[in-house]
Amino acid sequence: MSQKFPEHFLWGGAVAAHQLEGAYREGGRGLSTADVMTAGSAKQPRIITDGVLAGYVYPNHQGIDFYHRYREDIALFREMGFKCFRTSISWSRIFPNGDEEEPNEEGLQFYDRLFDELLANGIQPVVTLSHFEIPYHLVKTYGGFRSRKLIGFFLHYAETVFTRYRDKVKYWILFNEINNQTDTSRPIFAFTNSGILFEEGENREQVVWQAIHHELVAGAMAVKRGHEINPDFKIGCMVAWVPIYPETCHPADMLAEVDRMHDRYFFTDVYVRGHYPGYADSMMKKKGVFIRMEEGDAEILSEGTVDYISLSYYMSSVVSHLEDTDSNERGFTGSVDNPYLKYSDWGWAIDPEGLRYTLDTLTERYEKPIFIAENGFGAYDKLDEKGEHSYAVDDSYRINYLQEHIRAVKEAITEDGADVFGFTIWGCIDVVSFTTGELSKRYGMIYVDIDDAGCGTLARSRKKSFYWYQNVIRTNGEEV
Ligand code: BGP
Repeated sequence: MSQKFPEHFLWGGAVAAHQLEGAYREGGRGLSTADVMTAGSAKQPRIITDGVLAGYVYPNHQGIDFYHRYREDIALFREMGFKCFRTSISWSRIFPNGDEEEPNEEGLQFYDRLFDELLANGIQPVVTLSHFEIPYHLVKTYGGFRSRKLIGFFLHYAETVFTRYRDKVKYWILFNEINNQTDTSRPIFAFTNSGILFEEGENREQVVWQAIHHELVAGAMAVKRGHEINPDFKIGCMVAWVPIYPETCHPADMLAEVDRMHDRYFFTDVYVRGHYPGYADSMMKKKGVFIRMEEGDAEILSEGTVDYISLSYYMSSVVSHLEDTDSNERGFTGSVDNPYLKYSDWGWAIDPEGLRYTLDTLTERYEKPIFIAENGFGAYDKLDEKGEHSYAVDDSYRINYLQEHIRAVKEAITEDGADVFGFTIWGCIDVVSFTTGELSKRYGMIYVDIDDAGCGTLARSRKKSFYWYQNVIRTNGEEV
C-alpha cells in the first residue's frame, strides 16, 4: 500500500453560495431561506424573521461580496494550488421563486462565468445543489419539503443546472448535511435543510422525517437523471459526520451509541444501498413517525444510488445512556463531555483520530469513494497590526488543527485502505458562519476585512496558513 496521497488527489477549499456571494437581490435572484436569518453569536441563536425586516442585521445579504470579487479570490485559490473548489449554486438565482417553468438566465450566466474562471485556472468545480438555501417562496407557499411537490421543483432545478453545466462540472453533491434536521430541538436545521417552519404543537419528528423522505426520493431521482444527462457525472450525498463515542464501556452506553449513530447511518445506508435499512421501522416507531411512501418510491431509491459519499467532519461527540441532556454546549444536542479532548471556542471537540475512525468505519461499511467536503477550524483570528510578517494573521492554531486532520486522512488512506479522493478545507476564505451568522468566526487561509456588523473594506489578505497549505498541495501531502 502506497505511503502517499493518490496522485490526482483533489486538494482544495469549500464554501457555500449563501455564506459568501452576497448580491442577494442582484442578477434576478429571489429571496432564499438564508436571507431571512439574522446575525447571532456563540451564545445568541440566529433569528428566522418573516421576510427581511428593518432593524435586523442579515450577514448573508452581503456575504464577502464574492459575486463581484470571485476573479480576485480564484486567483488566490490558484496561488495556493487548488485542484478543486467546492461551492454551491444558489437555487433562487436559477429559479427565484422555485416553482417557475423557465430559469432565470442572468443567474445561469453568473455560474457560467464562475465555472469558466475556475476551469481557466485549472481548478475543478465541486458543486452542491442545495446548501442550506431554498427559495423562500417555496417555504411560504408549500411549506418547504414537508410538501411532496418540492420533489418536482428540486428535480427541475437539478436537471436545469446538470444540463447547463454538463461540460463544466463533473462532481456534484445533492443536499448539504441532510442529517442536521434530525436534531428537531434546533429549528434552524429544519429551516435550512428543508425550508420547514415548525408550527405550534405539531409533531416535529413526523414533519422532518417525511421531508427527509421527500429529499431522499428527490436526490435519487436527480442522481438517475444526472447520469442520463452526462454518464461521467460523479454525484455524491453529503452528511455532517460527527462520530459518537459511548461515554463508558457499559453495554448500555454502547447501545446508546449505536442508536444515536442511526441518525447518520440512515442517510448513507439509503443513498448508497438504495433502500431503507432494517432498523428503520423500529427507529421511526421510537420517534413516533410514520413515513408516507408512494407507489414507486422504493424503485426510485434503488435506481438512484450515489457514486460517492461526501461528508463534513469537525468534531466527535459522546453519548451516555444515563444523561438525557438536551444541551448542545458540546456542539451536538445530547452530547456529554469527552475528558480526553480539547474544545474550540464554540464547544466543538478537536479530534483528528475521530476523522480516521470515520473514514475507516464508512469504508468498511460501504467500500465507496469518499470526498471530505468540509474540515476546518473556526477561530477569532487577530490581525497582525504591526505588519512584521508576510502574512496578515498568525493562525498557527489553524495550521495545527489541519495538520493533525490531514495526517489522519493520510493514515486512513495508506494504512486502512480508505478510498478518499479529495479534501476541501471549509471556509478557505473567511465567510459568514452558518450556525451563528458571525464573520468573526473565521476559518479561512485568506482573511477578509469585514466585521460582524458587515463593516470593513472587504480587502483580502493571506494568513500564515495560506503558505502552509500551498506547500501541502505542492508536495501532494508529503509535507504537512
Ligand atoms: C457546516 C456547514 C457549512 C459551514 C460549517 C462551519 O455545518 O455545512 O456551511 O457553516 O458547518 O460551521 P459554522 O459556519 O456554523 O461555523
